[in-house]
Amino acid sequence: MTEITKIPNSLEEYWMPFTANRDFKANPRLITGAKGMYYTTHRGDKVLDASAGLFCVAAGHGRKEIAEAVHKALTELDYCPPFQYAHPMSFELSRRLAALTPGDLNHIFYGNSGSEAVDSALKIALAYHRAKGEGQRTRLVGRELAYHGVNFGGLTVAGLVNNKRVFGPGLPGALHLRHTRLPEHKFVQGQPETGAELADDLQRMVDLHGADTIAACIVEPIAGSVGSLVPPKGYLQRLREICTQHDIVLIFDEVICGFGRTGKQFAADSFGVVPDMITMAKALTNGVVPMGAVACSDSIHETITGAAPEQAIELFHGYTYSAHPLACAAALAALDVYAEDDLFARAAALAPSWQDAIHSLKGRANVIDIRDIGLMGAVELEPRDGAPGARGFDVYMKCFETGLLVRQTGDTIAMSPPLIISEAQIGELFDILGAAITATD
Ligand code: PXG
Ligand code: PLP
Repeated sequence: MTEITKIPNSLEEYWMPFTANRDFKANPRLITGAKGMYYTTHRGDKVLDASAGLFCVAAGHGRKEIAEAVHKALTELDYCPPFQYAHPMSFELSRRLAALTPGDLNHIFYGNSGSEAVDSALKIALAYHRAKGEGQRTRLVGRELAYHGVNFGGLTVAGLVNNKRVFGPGLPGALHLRHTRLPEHKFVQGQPETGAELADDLQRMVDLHGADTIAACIVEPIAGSVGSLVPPKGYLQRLREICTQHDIVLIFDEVICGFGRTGKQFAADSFGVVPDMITMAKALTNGVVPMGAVACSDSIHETITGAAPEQAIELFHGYTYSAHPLACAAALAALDVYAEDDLFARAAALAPSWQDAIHSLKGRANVIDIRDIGLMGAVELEPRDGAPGARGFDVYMKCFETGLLVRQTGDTIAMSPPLIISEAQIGELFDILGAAITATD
């Protein structure tokens, strides 16, 4: 067996994703262990996890219950082909997710990541319209500043220029709503009061292109990657109205904000708006085994399945690892942990302390905006002249050196800790971040 030591022999061959590879390899930050709220580095330092890994480790690291469930699945059924076969856990997990999701989102399709969940949802929306005789509805509507993963469908509807510009035009006919980051929203706590009318961009697209060309509209209820962009009050409701009026499939991409981050099961619950599909991933398994999923409404599911002849495949889509037994085991155990520890309610209870703590950074040098909702939040820094992202990177590095792992995108520091964080750890987090901001010019 290959022995993996804590210090690798070479850093060259691993091409790291979304990473400044040359810089990293000159100054590596290796993580060698994790438990609860903390990582351990190869130098033996403890680092507080302010971003739940990449927003996936909702119940904290090293949960024994999940490890045991995965181990049991591994020894009983390591793999089961998901095309024309299934194993019991895939049905049980789907039943549990159908109960957890709002409204009639009762049918669950699986992939292995958020990116695959998003591309699956977009394809299901196209298949839905085709099944009811409206195959000409092919336009997909996304939004500026959105992140919907990195596959071609998600990239097409996404709105972050660096992720898009070198990869060509993507799928034809895509449209983008304007983002909702208005100047008057700076330092607003929770949901902004103004900006709901930005949802009328969708109505303008209907007026310009015809509703009968538009298949779906996908939005993150809270834009996560760009740093907790919280929807204006009434905005998601307005999108819902327009979609219902014109039979446009409304997809909420809850890959980050699902599973308790807003204090409820899904952001859809927190904002009281039921979409036609929800994409999820990340905390679905507490980040332990890769898995993504789409929850679809009864009507979408029934329309597609009903349009196919008996004994015929209804949807020509799926992955080798759809509903993988290890992922199902991890997800079932994660859902048990969330319920037993009442973690979504815990997030809701901690949200006021989180809000006070993050907004206490207002007034620090170079802080130009602070946003929060539930246990999510972001601190935006003024970019240095001619060097966007440099100040954000310096703050991020200083945080890591002083024991805090945050997410940096450009000059924004994004955070959303495991939902097990304590009040004391919220204090520790913002003490370290505040000091790093103050120490960075
Ligand atoms: N949709 C949304 C809303 C996401 O946030 C994806 C889809 C894609 O998921 P996968 O599992 O394919 O990565 C995401 C993922 C960050 C960061 O730091 C955000 C994501 C992933 C990695 C880093 O903002 N979001
Ligand atoms: N490429 C080839 C050649 C394949 O045979 C397959 C699956 O059979 C894939 C890609 C897709 O892989 P996955 O189902 O893991 O997404």
